[in-house]
Amino acid sequence: MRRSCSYSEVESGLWYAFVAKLPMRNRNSPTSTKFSERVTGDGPPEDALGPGAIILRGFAASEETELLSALQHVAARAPFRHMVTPGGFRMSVAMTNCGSLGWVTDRTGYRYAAADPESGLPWPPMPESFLRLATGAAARGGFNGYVPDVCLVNRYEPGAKLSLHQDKDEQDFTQPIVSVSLGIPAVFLFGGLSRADNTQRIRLEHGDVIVWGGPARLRYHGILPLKEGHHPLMGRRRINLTFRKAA
Ligand SMILES: O=C(O)CCC(=O)C(=O)O
Ligand SMILES: [Mn+2]
Repeated sequence: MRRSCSYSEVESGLWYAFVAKLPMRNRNSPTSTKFSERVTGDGPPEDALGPGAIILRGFAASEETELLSALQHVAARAPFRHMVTPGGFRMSVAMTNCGSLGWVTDRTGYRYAAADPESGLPWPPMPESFLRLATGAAARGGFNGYVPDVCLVNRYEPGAKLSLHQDKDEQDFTQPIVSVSLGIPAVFLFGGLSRADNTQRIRLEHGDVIVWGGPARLRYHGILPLKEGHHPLMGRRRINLTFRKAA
């Protein structure tokens, strides 16, 4: 059990203290629009990802203040940590979870756990704002009534990456994945159902949401090493909220 204040706790405290000092009008990015699509970056338009997958450009941007404040509470209870893969590699992405289950990895494998292995306590509950966002985005992707039980929170700093993988530790593949990007941009690799399939490269910016399910549910995906950048709210960070229905 870890009791001392970790680097990431100190870091996230500074970050949120900074956000809290911003006047409300400066907290939204200049390009944010309320739950509408915004075509940004070099990525394809909404319909270009293939059956079962959709990009909602800027969908989360107008909710950024609420999302970041909720995230602060989550990270205070379940601090970000770098987990270890079954092969013994420390992940470059720092992670935490909220919801009734959380995704974890260690030398014994990948799994969902009801308690945070660092503290032995249940993961923090899923904030209302998270749930609303995930359910709304899923509905826009054609998945009505989506109720995720996990939000895996990924924190990237420049250089961090996520190798090509499938999300396949869940019980029910009829339920989609909803993935929200906040902070500095990233390049999302979106492949096929086999690891060797070609990958599309999609630039994801602050507020962009991707939903994939149905025939796309098991498509390989990953994140290229993050380039240096600076976001007015988040500094040199990217946060990804990955919503899943695991049980
Ligand atoms: O950071 C991202 O955009 C993707 C995260 C992801 O694929 C995962 O956590 O499984
Ligand atoms: Mn994934």
